[in-house]
Amino acid sequence: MYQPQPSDKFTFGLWTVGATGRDPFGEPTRPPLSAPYIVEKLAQLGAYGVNLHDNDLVPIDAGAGERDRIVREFQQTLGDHGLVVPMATTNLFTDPAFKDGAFTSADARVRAYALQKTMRSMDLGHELGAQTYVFWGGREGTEVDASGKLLDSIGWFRDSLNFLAEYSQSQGYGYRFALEPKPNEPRGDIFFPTAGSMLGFIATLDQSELFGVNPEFAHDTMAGLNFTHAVAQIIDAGKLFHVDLNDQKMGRFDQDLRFGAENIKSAFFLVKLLEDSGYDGPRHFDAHALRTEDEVGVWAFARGCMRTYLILKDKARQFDEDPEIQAALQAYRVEDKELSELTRGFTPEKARTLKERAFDRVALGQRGPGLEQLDQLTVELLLGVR
Ligand code: 3MF
Ligand code: MG
Ligand code: MG
Ligand code: MG
Repeated sequence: MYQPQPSDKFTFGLWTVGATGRDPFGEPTRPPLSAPYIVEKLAQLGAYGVNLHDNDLVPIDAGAGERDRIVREFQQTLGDHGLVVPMATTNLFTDPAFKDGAFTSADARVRAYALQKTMRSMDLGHELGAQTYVFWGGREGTEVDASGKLLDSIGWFRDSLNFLAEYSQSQGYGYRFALEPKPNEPRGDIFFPTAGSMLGFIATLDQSELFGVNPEFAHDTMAGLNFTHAVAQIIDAGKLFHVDLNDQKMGRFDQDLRFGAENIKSAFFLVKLLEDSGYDGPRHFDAHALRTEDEVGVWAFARGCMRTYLILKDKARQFDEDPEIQAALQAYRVEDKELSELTRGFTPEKARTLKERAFDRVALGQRGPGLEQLDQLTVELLLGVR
Protein backbone atom coordinates (compact mmCIF):
# COMPACT_ATOMS: atom_id res chain seq x y z
CA MET A 1 0.00 0.00 0.00
CA TYR A 2 1.19 3.53 -0.84
CA GLN A 3 4.03 2.15 -2.92
CA PRO A 4 5.03 4.85 -5.47
CA GLN A 5 4.87 3.89 -9.15
CA PRO A 6 6.31 5.78 -12.15
CA SER A 7 2.69 6.40 -13.21
CA ASP A 8 2.33 8.62 -10.11
CA LYS A 9 4.82 10.98 -11.82
CA PHE A 10 6.92 11.72 -8.75
CA THR A 11 10.13 13.59 -9.53
CA PHE A 12 13.04 14.93 -7.48
CA GLY A 13 15.75 17.42 -8.37
CA LEU A 14 19.32 16.14 -8.38
CA TRP A 15 19.90 19.05 -5.97
CA THR A 16 17.25 17.80 -3.52
CA VAL A 17 18.24 14.29 -2.50
CA GLY A 18 21.77 15.37 -3.42
CA ALA A 19 21.82 18.19 -0.85
CA THR A 20 24.77 17.77 1.47
CA GLY A 21 23.40 19.70 4.43
CA ARG A 22 25.41 22.88 3.92
CA ASP A 23 23.74 25.98 5.35
CA PRO A 24 24.86 29.60 5.93
CA PHE A 25 26.23 28.61 9.35
CA GLY A 26 27.64 25.17 8.76
CA GLU A 27 29.62 22.89 6.51
CA PRO A 28 28.13 19.86 4.72
CA THR A 29 27.09 17.02 7.01
CA ARG A 30 26.86 14.37 4.25
CA PRO A 31 29.12 13.42 1.34
CA PRO A 32 27.85 14.31 -2.14
CA LEU A 33 26.01 11.60 -4.12
CA SER A 34 26.80 11.14 -7.81
CA ALA A 35 24.05 11.82 -10.36
CA PRO A 36 24.00 8.21 -11.68
CA TYR A 37 23.73 6.87 -8.12
CA ILE A 38 20.81 9.22 -7.39
CA VAL A 39 19.03 7.96 -10.51
CA GLU A 40 19.56 4.36 -9.47
CA LYS A 41 18.21 4.96 -5.93
CA LEU A 42 15.21 7.03 -7.06
CA ALA A 43 14.25 4.35 -9.57
CA GLN A 44 14.35 1.73 -6.79
CA LEU A 45 12.02 3.89 -4.72
CA GLY A 46 9.44 4.13 -7.54
CA ALA A 47 10.04 7.68 -8.80
CA TYR A 48 9.21 8.71 -12.36
CA GLY A 49 11.95 11.17 -13.06
CA VAL A 50 14.71 13.47 -12.03
CA ASN A 51 15.17 17.18 -12.78
CA LEU A 52 18.32 19.25 -12.84
CA HIS A 53 20.08 22.56 -13.10
CA ASP A 54 22.86 22.52 -15.70
CA ASN A 55 25.54 22.51 -12.98
CA ASP A 56 23.91 19.76 -10.91
CA LEU A 57 25.22 17.50 -13.67
CA VAL A 58 27.98 19.36 -15.52
CA PRO A 59 30.48 21.45 -13.52
CA ILE A 60 30.41 25.12 -14.52
CA ASP A 61 34.02 24.98 -15.74
CA ALA A 62 33.81 21.68 -17.64
CA GLY A 63 35.20 21.58 -21.18
CA ALA A 64 33.17 20.28 -24.15
CA GLY A 65 34.68 16.79 -24.00
CA GLU A 66 34.05 16.35 -20.30
CA ARG A 67 30.51 17.68 -20.67
CA ASP A 68 29.71 15.21 -23.44
CA ARG A 69 31.15 12.30 -21.49
CA ILE A 70 29.10 13.19 -18.37
CA VAL A 71 25.92 13.58 -20.41
CA ARG A 72 26.44 10.26 -22.21
CA GLU A 73 27.00 8.42 -18.95
CA PHE A 74 23.93 10.06 -17.41
CA GLN A 75 21.75 9.16 -20.41
CA GLN A 76 22.93 5.59 -20.13
CA THR A 77 21.99 5.45 -16.44
CA LEU A 78 18.56 7.01 -17.11
CA GLY A 79 17.90 4.39 -19.78
CA ASP A 80 19.13 1.53 -17.58
CA HIS A 81 16.75 2.54 -14.78
CA GLY A 82 13.81 3.82 -16.81
CA LEU A 83 13.84 7.34 -15.36
CA VAL A 84 13.01 10.46 -17.40
CA VAL A 85 14.07 14.12 -17.13
CA PRO A 86 10.82 16.06 -17.56
CA MET A 87 12.18 19.44 -16.41
CA ALA A 88 15.45 21.30 -16.67
CA THR A 89 16.57 24.67 -15.38
CA THR A 90 19.61 26.93 -15.13
CA ASN A 91 21.74 27.67 -12.13
CA LEU A 92 21.85 31.47 -12.28
CA PHE A 93 22.43 31.93 -8.56
CA THR A 94 25.49 30.06 -7.21
CA ASP A 95 28.31 31.68 -9.13
CA PRO A 96 29.55 35.09 -7.88
CA ALA A 97 28.99 36.48 -11.38
CA PHE A 98 25.28 36.47 -10.55
CA LYS A 99 25.53 38.06 -7.11
CA ASP A 100 23.48 41.11 -8.19
CA GLY A 101 21.15 39.32 -10.58
CA ALA A 102 21.39 37.42 -13.87
CA PHE A 103 18.81 38.65 -16.39
CA THR A 104 18.24 41.69 -14.16
CA SER A 105 21.86 42.56 -13.44
CA ALA A 106 22.77 46.20 -13.97
CA ASP A 107 25.86 44.90 -15.81
CA ALA A 108 25.08 44.21 -19.49
CA ARG A 109 27.91 41.65 -19.61
CA VAL A 110 26.30 39.60 -16.82
CA ARG A 111 22.94 39.73 -18.60
CA ALA A 112 24.56 38.48 -21.81
CA TYR A 113 26.41 35.71 -19.96
CA ALA A 114 23.14 34.66 -18.29
CA LEU A 115 21.50 34.33 -21.71
CA GLN A 116 24.43 32.32 -23.05
CA LYS A 117 24.42 30.01 -20.01
CA THR A 118 20.67 29.49 -20.26
CA MET A 119 20.76 28.66 -24.00
CA ARG A 120 23.47 26.07 -23.33
CA SER A 121 21.44 24.68 -20.46
CA MET A 122 18.36 24.51 -22.69
CA ASP A 123 20.46 22.51 -25.17
CA LEU A 124 21.39 20.14 -22.34
CA GLY A 125 17.79 19.81 -21.11
CA HIS A 126 16.61 19.03 -24.64
CA GLU A 127 19.29 16.36 -25.07
CA LEU A 128 17.96 14.71 -21.92
CA GLY A 129 14.33 14.91 -23.10
CA ALA A 130 13.05 17.77 -20.93
CA GLN A 131 9.85 19.47 -22.09
CA THR A 132 9.42 21.97 -19.29
CA TYR A 133 12.01 24.64 -18.60
CA VAL A 134 11.90 26.36 -15.21
CA PHE A 135 13.11 29.82 -14.31
CA TRP A 136 13.65 30.55 -10.65
CA GLY A 137 15.12 34.02 -10.40
CA GLY A 138 16.97 33.43 -7.17
CA ARG A 139 19.29 36.40 -7.54
CA GLU A 140 16.86 38.54 -9.52
CA GLY A 141 16.17 41.08 -6.82
CA THR A 142 17.70 43.67 -4.57
CA GLU A 143 18.68 44.59 -1.07
CA VAL A 144 19.35 48.19 -2.07
CA ASP A 145 16.70 49.99 -4.07
CA ALA A 146 18.95 53.05 -4.31
CA SER A 147 20.23 51.20 -7.39
CA GLY A 148 17.26 52.71 -9.19
CA LYS A 149 16.92 49.73 -11.51
CA LEU A 150 13.42 48.52 -10.69
CA LEU A 151 11.68 49.42 -13.95
CA ASP A 152 14.75 48.55 -16.02
CA SER A 153 14.98 45.13 -14.35
CA ILE A 154 11.44 44.26 -15.31
CA GLY A 155 12.22 45.20 -18.91
CA TRP A 156 15.51 43.27 -18.97
CA PHE A 157 13.80 40.19 -17.55
CA ARG A 158 11.07 40.42 -20.20
CA ASP A 159 13.59 40.87 -23.03
CA SER A 160 15.51 37.78 -21.87
CA LEU A 161 12.44 35.56 -21.67
CA ASN A 162 11.19 36.75 -25.08
CA PHE A 163 14.64 35.98 -26.52
CA LEU A 164 14.75 32.50 -24.95
CA ALA A 165 11.26 31.59 -26.12
CA GLU A 166 12.36 32.39 -29.68
CA TYR A 167 15.57 30.42 -29.16
CA SER A 168 13.54 27.38 -28.11
CA GLN A 169 11.42 27.66 -31.24
CA SER A 170 14.32 28.28 -33.60
CA GLN A 171 15.96 25.10 -32.26
CA GLY A 172 12.72 23.11 -32.45
CA TYR A 173 12.85 22.37 -28.70
CA GLY A 174 9.18 23.07 -28.05
CA TYR A 175 9.73 23.94 -24.39
CA ARG A 176 6.97 25.21 -22.11
CA PHE A 177 8.43 27.64 -19.61
CA ALA A 178 7.48 27.71 -15.93
CA LEU A 179 8.38 30.78 -13.85
CA GLU A 180 8.87 30.15 -10.13
CA PRO A 181 7.99 32.96 -7.70
CA LYS A 182 9.66 33.34 -4.32
CA PRO A 183 9.39 36.37 -2.01
CA ASN A 184 12.95 36.47 -0.66
CA GLU A 185 16.04 34.37 0.11
CA PRO A 186 18.74 34.55 -1.06
CA ARG A 187 17.96 38.18 -2.05
CA GLY A 188 16.33 40.52 0.45
CA ASP A 189 13.54 41.05 -2.07
CA ILE A 190 13.13 38.88 -5.16
CA PHE A 191 11.27 40.31 -8.17
CA PHE A 192 7.81 38.83 -8.87
CA PRO A 193 7.41 37.49 -5.31
CA THR A 194 4.02 35.77 -5.62
CA ALA A 195 2.02 33.68 -8.06
CA GLY A 196 -0.32 36.57 -8.79
CA SER A 197 2.50 38.93 -9.62
CA MET A 198 4.09 36.29 -11.87
CA LEU A 199 0.79 35.79 -13.70
CA GLY A 200 0.55 39.54 -14.25
CA PHE A 201 4.07 39.60 -15.68
CA ILE A 202 3.49 36.58 -17.94
CA ALA A 203 0.63 38.42 -19.63
CA THR A 204 3.17 41.03 -20.84
CA LEU A 205 5.42 38.52 -22.66
CA ASP A 206 5.45 38.27 -26.48
CA GLN A 207 4.45 34.61 -26.51
CA SER A 208 2.67 34.45 -23.17
CA GLU A 209 1.00 31.15 -24.11
CA LEU A 210 4.39 29.44 -23.76
CA PHE A 211 4.81 30.65 -20.18
CA GLY A 212 3.21 29.34 -17.00
CA VAL A 213 4.00 29.17 -13.29
CA ASN A 214 5.99 26.72 -11.16
CA PRO A 215 4.62 27.50 -7.68
CA GLU A 216 6.31 26.14 -4.55
CA PHE A 217 4.64 25.31 -1.25
CA ALA A 218 7.47 26.72 0.86
CA HIS A 219 7.74 30.00 -1.03
CA ASP A 220 4.16 31.16 -0.46
CA THR A 221 4.19 29.80 3.08
CA MET A 222 7.32 31.83 3.94
CA ALA A 223 5.32 34.93 3.01
CA GLY A 224 2.39 33.86 5.19
CA LEU A 225 0.20 33.14 2.17
CA ASN A 226 -2.12 30.23 1.52
CA PHE A 227 -0.37 28.08 -1.11
CA THR A 228 -3.50 26.17 -2.10
CA HIS A 229 -5.24 29.45 -2.92
CA ALA A 230 -2.28 30.46 -5.10
CA VAL A 231 -2.38 27.15 -6.96
CA ALA A 232 -6.14 27.52 -7.51
CA GLN A 233 -5.60 30.90 -9.15
CA ILE A 234 -2.84 29.46 -11.35
CA ILE A 235 -5.05 26.54 -12.39
CA ASP A 236 -7.91 28.93 -13.16
CA ALA A 237 -5.57 30.88 -15.45
CA GLY A 238 -4.54 27.65 -17.23
CA LYS A 239 -0.96 28.26 -16.10
CA LEU A 240 -0.03 25.36 -13.84
CA PHE A 241 2.94 24.09 -15.91
CA HIS A 242 4.82 22.46 -13.01
CA VAL A 243 4.68 22.33 -9.20
CA ASP A 244 7.31 22.25 -6.41
CA LEU A 245 6.10 20.30 -3.40
CA ASN A 246 7.69 20.54 0.04
CA ASP A 247 6.79 22.04 3.41
CA GLN A 248 7.70 25.02 5.54
CA LYS A 249 6.98 26.76 8.84
CA MET A 250 5.38 30.10 8.18
CA GLY A 251 7.62 33.14 8.49
CA ARG A 252 10.89 31.20 8.80
CA PHE A 253 13.97 30.91 6.64
CA ASP A 254 13.59 28.68 3.58
CA GLN A 255 13.32 25.18 5.09
CA ASP A 256 12.38 22.90 2.15
CA LEU A 257 10.94 20.29 4.50
CA ARG A 258 9.66 16.84 3.52
CA PHE A 259 6.24 17.16 1.85
CA GLY A 260 3.51 17.09 4.51
CA ALA A 261 5.99 17.31 7.39
CA GLU A 262 4.56 20.49 8.84
CA ASN A 263 1.18 21.65 7.46
CA ILE A 264 -0.61 18.37 6.94
CA LYS A 265 -4.04 19.93 6.49
CA SER A 266 -2.81 22.38 3.82
CA ALA A 267 -0.99 19.53 2.12
CA PHE A 268 -4.26 17.58 2.05
CA PHE A 269 -6.23 20.39 0.42
CA LEU A 270 -3.41 20.93 -2.05
CA VAL A 271 -3.31 17.27 -3.09
CA LYS A 272 -7.10 17.25 -3.38
CA LEU A 273 -7.00 20.36 -5.57
CA LEU A 274 -4.27 18.95 -7.83
CA GLU A 275 -6.05 15.63 -8.21
CA ASP A 276 -9.52 17.15 -8.71
CA SER A 277 -8.20 19.63 -11.28
CA GLY A 278 -6.85 16.88 -13.52
CA TYR A 279 -3.30 18.29 -13.35
CA ASP A 280 -1.24 15.60 -15.04
CA GLY A 281 2.27 17.04 -14.87
CA PRO A 282 5.05 15.89 -12.58
CA ARG A 283 4.64 16.01 -8.81
CA HIS A 284 8.07 17.42 -8.16
CA PHE A 285 9.57 17.43 -4.67
CA ASP A 286 11.82 20.46 -4.23
CA ALA A 287 12.97 19.68 -0.70
CA HIS A 288 15.82 18.04 1.11
CA ALA A 289 16.51 15.85 4.11
CA LEU A 290 17.19 17.58 7.42
CA ARG A 291 20.79 18.59 8.00
CA THR A 292 20.91 16.11 10.88
CA GLU A 293 20.54 13.11 8.55
CA ASP A 294 22.93 10.63 6.98
CA GLU A 295 22.22 8.88 3.66
CA VAL A 296 19.68 6.54 5.29
CA GLY A 297 17.76 9.66 6.30
CA VAL A 298 17.93 11.01 2.74
CA TRP A 299 16.09 7.99 1.33
CA ALA A 300 13.64 7.99 4.24
CA PHE A 301 12.97 11.62 3.31
CA ALA A 302 12.40 10.81 -0.38
CA ARG A 303 10.18 7.81 0.37
CA GLY A 304 8.27 9.92 2.89
CA CYS A 305 7.47 12.70 0.38
CA MET A 306 5.95 10.20 -2.03
CA ARG A 307 4.12 8.12 0.60
CA THR A 308 2.54 11.17 2.17
CA TYR A 309 1.32 12.35 -1.24
CA LEU A 310 -0.23 8.95 -1.94
CA ILE A 311 -1.80 8.73 1.52
CA LEU A 312 -3.32 12.19 1.09
CA LYS A 313 -4.56 11.25 -2.38
CA ASP A 314 -6.28 8.27 -0.79
CA LYS A 315 -7.74 10.54 1.91
CA ALA A 316 -9.09 12.79 -0.85
CA ARG A 317 -10.87 9.79 -2.34
CA GLN A 318 -12.30 8.91 1.11
CA PHE A 319 -13.41 12.54 1.50
CA ASP A 320 -15.36 12.29 -1.77
CA GLU A 321 -16.93 8.97 -0.75
CA ASP A 322 -17.81 9.85 2.85
CA PRO A 323 -21.62 10.25 3.05
CA GLU A 324 -21.55 12.52 6.10
CA ILE A 325 -18.94 14.81 4.56
CA GLN A 326 -20.79 14.91 1.27
CA ALA A 327 -24.05 15.74 3.07
CA ALA A 328 -22.31 18.57 4.95
CA LEU A 329 -20.90 19.88 1.66
CA GLN A 330 -24.32 19.75 0.04
CA ALA A 331 -25.86 21.60 2.96
CA TYR A 332 -23.14 24.26 2.75
CA ARG A 333 -24.03 25.29 -0.79
CA VAL A 334 -27.36 26.95 -1.44
CA GLU A 335 -28.43 26.60 -5.06
CA ASP A 336 -31.05 28.77 -6.68
CA LYS A 337 -31.48 28.23 -10.40
CA GLU A 338 -33.41 31.39 -11.09
CA LEU A 339 -30.98 33.66 -9.22
CA SER A 340 -27.96 31.99 -10.77
CA GLU A 341 -29.39 32.71 -14.21
CA LEU A 342 -30.08 36.27 -13.20
CA THR A 343 -26.56 36.97 -11.96
CA ARG A 344 -24.67 35.46 -14.92
CA GLY A 345 -24.38 37.32 -18.23
CA PHE A 346 -25.49 40.94 -18.07
CA THR A 347 -28.62 42.21 -19.81
CA PRO A 348 -30.45 45.47 -18.98
CA GLU A 349 -33.52 43.30 -18.28
CA LYS A 350 -31.63 41.13 -15.75
CA ALA A 351 -30.21 44.23 -14.07
CA ARG A 352 -33.69 45.74 -13.72
CA THR A 353 -35.18 42.50 -12.35
CA LEU A 354 -32.33 42.13 -9.85
CA LYS A 355 -32.62 45.70 -8.64
CA GLU A 356 -36.32 45.22 -7.95
CA ARG A 357 -35.94 41.87 -6.20
CA ALA A 358 -36.68 41.75 -2.43
CA PHE A 359 -34.09 39.87 -0.30
CA ASP A 360 -34.54 38.78 3.32
CA ARG A 361 -31.20 40.22 4.45
CA VAL A 362 -31.71 39.23 8.08
CA ALA A 363 -32.42 35.61 7.21
CA LEU A 364 -29.31 35.51 4.99
CA GLY A 365 -27.22 36.69 7.91
CA GLN A 366 -28.72 34.16 10.28
CA ARG A 367 -27.91 31.03 8.33
CA GLY A 368 -25.21 28.79 9.83
CA PRO A 369 -23.29 27.14 6.98
CA GLY A 370 -22.03 24.18 9.06
CA LEU A 371 -18.33 24.78 8.50
CA GLU A 372 -17.30 23.79 12.05
CA GLN A 373 -18.81 20.35 11.55
CA LEU A 374 -17.41 19.99 8.03
CA ASP A 375 -13.93 20.94 9.17
CA GLN A 376 -14.05 18.60 12.17
CA LEU A 377 -15.09 15.73 9.90
CA THR A 378 -12.08 16.56 7.70
CA VAL A 379 -9.75 16.60 10.70
CA GLU A 380 -11.10 13.25 11.91
CA LEU A 381 -10.64 11.80 8.44
CA LEU A 382 -7.03 13.00 8.40
CA LEU A 383 -6.46 11.64 11.91
CA GLY A 384 -7.60 8.26 10.69
CA VAL A 385 -10.67 7.74 12.86
CA ARG A 386 -13.23 7.81 10.03
C1 3MF B 1 14.80 27.75 -4.23
C2 3MF B 1 14.13 26.91 -5.23
C3 3MF B 1 14.96 26.49 -6.40
C4 3MF B 1 14.18 26.22 -7.68
C5 3MF B 1 15.03 25.66 -8.77
C6 3MF B 1 14.34 25.55 -10.09
C7 3MF B 1 17.04 25.42 -5.93
O1 3MF B 1 14.03 28.03 -3.16
O2 3MF B 1 12.99 26.57 -5.04
O3 3MF B 1 15.65 25.31 -6.01
O4 3MF B 1 13.09 25.38 -7.48
O5 3MF B 1 16.11 26.50 -9.00
O6 3MF B 1 13.44 24.55 -10.12
MG1 MG C 1 12.46 26.73 -2.97
MG1 MG D 1 14.87 26.22 -1.38
MG1 MG E 1 11.62 25.38 -6.09
